[in-house]
Amino acid sequence: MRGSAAVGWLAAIAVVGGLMARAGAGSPNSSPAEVVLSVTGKVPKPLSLDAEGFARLPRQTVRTAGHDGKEAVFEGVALHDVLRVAGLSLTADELRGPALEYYLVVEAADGYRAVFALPELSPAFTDRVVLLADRRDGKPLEGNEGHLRMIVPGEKRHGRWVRQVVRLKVGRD
Ligand SMILES: Nc1nc2c(c(=O)[nH]1)N[C@H]1C(S)=C(S)[C@@H](COP(=O)(O)O)O[C@H]1N2
Ligand SMILES: [Mo]
Repeated sequence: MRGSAAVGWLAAIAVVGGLMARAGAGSPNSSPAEVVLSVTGKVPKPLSLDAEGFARLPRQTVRTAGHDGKEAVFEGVALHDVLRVAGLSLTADELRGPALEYYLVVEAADGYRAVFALPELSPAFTDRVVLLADRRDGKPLEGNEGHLRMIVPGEKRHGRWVRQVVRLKVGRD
């Protein structure tokens, strides 16, 4: 009885420790870390990430021209890598048949939204890397771009370069 109670406490401490580590709560004085991105909707593992959690995802760079016409190097996380952490795999094996009915809504803090079909984000379908960027030319994004913005290379217009991204929602009709 005593033994199992002790094990229970250890498990509880481990869980709380894990949660605090994930929230980035280092000292008793620090407030809970701010969620910068949530992934919701029809994904196996909905998730919320703070800036630290986002920074731990695999990173890539994309060189392309922004709306101002200037080439820049954008750094961040490929959309398919974010979705994989939420349990949604866009590999050739997974993204076939009924999986092709799903879409992604990228939502911004100002209410702006844009839709992507999953094959647009899948390395199995396209070499174009759609990025959720947090840096341009080595510096954090600034001004009205928010913490995260969409980088969608190769489009003639920049309407889907959503600024201030706060939520990715996977849906299906
Ligand atoms: N959150 C948010 N993102 C947005 C918009 C918006 O109104 N809100 N406008 C879009 C449009 S229509 C364009 S052309 C580009 C402009 O990008 P820029 O801010 O780098 O010039 O942002 C896109 N992203
Ligand atoms: Mo636009």
